[in-house]
Amino acid sequence: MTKRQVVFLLLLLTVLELYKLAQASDTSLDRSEKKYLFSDTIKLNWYKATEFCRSRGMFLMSIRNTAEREAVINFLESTGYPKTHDKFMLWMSANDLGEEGEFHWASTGERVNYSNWSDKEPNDYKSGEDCVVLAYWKKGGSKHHYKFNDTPCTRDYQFICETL
Ligand SMILES: [Ca+2]
Ligand SMILES: [Ca+2]
Repeated sequence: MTKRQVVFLLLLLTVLELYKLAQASDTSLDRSEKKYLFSDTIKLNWYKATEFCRSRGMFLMSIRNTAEREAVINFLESTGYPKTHDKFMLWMSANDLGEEGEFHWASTGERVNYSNWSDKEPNDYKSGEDCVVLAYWKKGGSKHHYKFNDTPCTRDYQFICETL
């Protein structure tokens, strides 16, 4: 190989590497879909769960429509957790801390206008329920599968963080 051929080959390799790099960053740019975070072992009260998510650059999940509900269910099922647990509650960002009975998503500031409440919820039981969980109870049937319920914010539950 002459010197000129070697230089050409090196140039070609560099161009190929740059091309690969460009391809790689393109794919990562395409991955703009929502990310979720769930731990099957961590239980925190609503305030601490909110902090936990924010400290990771994420938010406590919000479920503002059927599509977002489906996405969360799909994610959770991909973890295998619902298969081995018949009953669980997961904090969401919804709360009526600002004004009783007026539920808003803390992550976006939007009013909760997607009706996915369990029967007779929200009931503000004993005037002490201001934070909302996504509740699953297998034996309760579909009326209790991934439905909303207001509960005391100080209780320790699991939660899901998400990117907006
Ligand atoms: Ca309340
Ligand atoms: Ca309730």
